[in-house]
Amino acid sequence: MAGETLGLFLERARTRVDHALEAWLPRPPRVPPLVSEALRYSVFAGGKRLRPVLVLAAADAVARRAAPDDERRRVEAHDAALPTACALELIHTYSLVHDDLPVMDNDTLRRGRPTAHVVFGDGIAILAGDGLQAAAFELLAREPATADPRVAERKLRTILAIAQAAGPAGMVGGQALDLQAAGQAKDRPLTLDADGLRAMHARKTGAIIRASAVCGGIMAGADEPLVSALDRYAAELGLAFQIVDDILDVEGDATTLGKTAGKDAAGAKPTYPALFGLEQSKALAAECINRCRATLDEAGLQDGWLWAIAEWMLGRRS
Ligand code: GRG
Repeated sequence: MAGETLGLFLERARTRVDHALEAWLPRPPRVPPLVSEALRYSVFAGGKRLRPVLVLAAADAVARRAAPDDERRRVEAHDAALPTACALELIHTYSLVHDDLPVMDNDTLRRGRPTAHVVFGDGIAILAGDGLQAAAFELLAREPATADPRVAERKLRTILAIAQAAGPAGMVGGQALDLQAAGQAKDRPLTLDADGLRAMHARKTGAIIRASAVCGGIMAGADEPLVSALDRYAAELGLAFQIVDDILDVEGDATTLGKTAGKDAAGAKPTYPALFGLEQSKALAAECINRCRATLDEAGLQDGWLWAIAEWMLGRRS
């Protein structure tokens, strides 16, 4: 790792992901021009690419653990995991496009730009989200295109894990609980206590973050104990991510965040700062990150970028 820094790893990972997304997103004449434009508008809007970075870092860590000095093995692991990294970013982007709709969170600013429905109208924004999700699963099924049965088996496992994470038991279920808690589910209000809030976030944002680390590991050939360690690491990371997100909603400003700040309080949403106060929320996030460290140490996954990503997550400003 001599000479490498997290900054360099993030920059390279993001560049690779952006090039691959450009190549793999469907374009005219296969899809209508407006659909292609709407997909690209949301995907190339300058997101942090956290989920793809996590996929690639997990694959990288698994390769390093298996053969610390084998650069070639790391490159192969990155190549194998790249479609998964892109697919998870497509699913994440779809969730943001739908979340911003007037019938959900009703936001007009995302990633520093007007939201998709502001630019294209609600109907096209809904279809762009649907299209992104379907394109993600098409990509997962198709790439890496090889006849190797081991790769085919890994692809199948990632499709299952990502479908579960994105679906009713994961992100969709979490979003529904969030709508209920915000009083937006017709005649079905829900009050969340601290456990309920944690469970809601575990589904809404945590499931996709866990799937990112898990699927990166799977595509790099991790065995079950290693996949399980990646899952535990990412569960803590996902919770820390959400707590920090709630803190930023209070402390951040729209220019740095690229989205509207202060929305949670304005919408009377249950949040960590609302339940625990700012200082205790910060302490809770730090505890999650400590548990990330312990999990990586126990599993022998210290080498690579997973730990640095956890530290970065705790200090993020956007
Ligand atoms: C519509 C089914 C459906 C689900 C939406 C993820 C989600 C569920 C809603 C997002 C609402 C939100 C703002 C949650 C806070 C945490 C979060 C996911 C922030 C956005 O993710 P980042 O910070 O965004 O990784 P970028 O733009 O950097 O990719």
